[in-house]
Amino acid sequence: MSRERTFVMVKPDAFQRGLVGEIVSRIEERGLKLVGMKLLTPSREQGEEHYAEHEDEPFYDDLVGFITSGPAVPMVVEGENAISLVRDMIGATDPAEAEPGTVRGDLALDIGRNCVHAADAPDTAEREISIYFDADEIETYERNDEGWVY
Ligand code: RTP
Ligand code: MG
Repeated sequence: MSRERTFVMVKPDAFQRGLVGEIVSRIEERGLKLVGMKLLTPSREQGEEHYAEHEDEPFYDDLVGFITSGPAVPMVVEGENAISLVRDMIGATDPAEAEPGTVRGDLALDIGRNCVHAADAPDTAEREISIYFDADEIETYERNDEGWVY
């Protein structure tokens, strides 16, 4: 077990559908610690950088167009094994293959509009956080999360 910081974003489709609270609730209720959060429409530059790993894919232009299409909610989330934990909570990329109980398995139908993004490794988490947050926009605060209350 290791304490990690991950990057999560409610995508524009979920924002439009009024699912911000639902998705943030799942993260809070799991016991993860929210340390950064914003409401913004990603710029073209942010969208391109966010999905730079996919720039050679045929869906890249649509992906960047979608992620920059309207308000989204980027977040920084901390907790034990937070990176893989949140990936498990959001489910498979294609909602048709996502397990019930996951965000995508419960709330999404379309691979291009799958409600939520989460970083998939420590290096991508740090990189993605820096696209959307300055260091002083991430909170440090005490919580009894070394114990059992969460
Ligand atoms: P994300 O980065 O958004 O958290 O999604 P992911 O890791 O589960 O999937 P990834 O492979 O990183 O793909 C990024 C997003 O691109 C769209 N996509 N479309 N049409 C396609 O075959 C296809 N494949 C991927 C999805 O919206 C996916 O979330
Ligand atoms: Mg990805």
